[in-house]
Amino acid sequence: MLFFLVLGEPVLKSRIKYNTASFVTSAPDITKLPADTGIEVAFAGRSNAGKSSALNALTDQKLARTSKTPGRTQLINTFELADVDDMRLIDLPGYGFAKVPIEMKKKWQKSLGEYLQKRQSLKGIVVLMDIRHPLKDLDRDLINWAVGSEIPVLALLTKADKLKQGPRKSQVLSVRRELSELDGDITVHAFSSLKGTGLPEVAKKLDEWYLGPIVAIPPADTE
Ligand SMILES: Nc1nc2c(ncn2[C@@H]2O[C@H](COP(=O)(O)OP(=O)(O)OP(=O)(O)O)[C@@H](O)[C@H]2O)c(=O)[nH]1
Ligand SMILES: [Mg+2]
Repeated sequence: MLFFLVLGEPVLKSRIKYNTASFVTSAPDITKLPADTGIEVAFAGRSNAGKSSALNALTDQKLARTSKTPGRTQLINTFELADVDDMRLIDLPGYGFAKVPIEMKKKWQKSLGEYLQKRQSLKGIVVLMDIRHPLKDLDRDLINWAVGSEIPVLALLTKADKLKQGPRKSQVLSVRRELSELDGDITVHAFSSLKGTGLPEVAKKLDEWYLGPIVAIPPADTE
């Protein structure tokens, strides 16, 4: 693992250059997505949870459209990483937004469900939840589904800048405690696109999903 010591704090350097990501396509359903090969990591969560903002923070670009109005991302947006082969980031439409015409809602939820169930290249899900209102029913459904499908989850408690340090820590601990009961591959972190909180941890987890864990190499035998 690449560690750099800055003022005594270990700073993690990611193995993949996420700022090389570029837009590939916006798909209304999974048939319009790029070929289902390689590795995909999808950003999912309730409408307005901060999915697109998190993708933009990770890639250090204005790639995904963000909005104050929930329901901005209505298509499956695909971005590819340039410095690794056949690896993509996916911005999924948000769920749980009430004020959407029922026909539209049905269409999105169908494409979201199909994506989650059928996409072979999906290797990890980032589930984004507002730190002030985590683990709503649909979040739990998604996380339970991922655990049942043996897909690892990175749960990000977004907009962490909205809480002071004390309540922020206790929210992280309580979500961690609750999700640990599911017995899945689940990691929980506080996150803020605004302040960059949790970004190194996200990059580290995605590196692991795309490239595999770092295997410690034993020192060479000098004899
Ligand atoms: N304070 C604060 N606001 C944030 C943060 N991340 C996102 N927001 C705001 O939350 C709103 C929604 O952000 P988006 O990134 O568009 O959310 P989304 O999950 O992609 O929403 P949909 O595409 O509608 O599902 C915007 O007004 C953002 O500016 C954050 O870290 N801190
Ligand atoms: Mg969005």
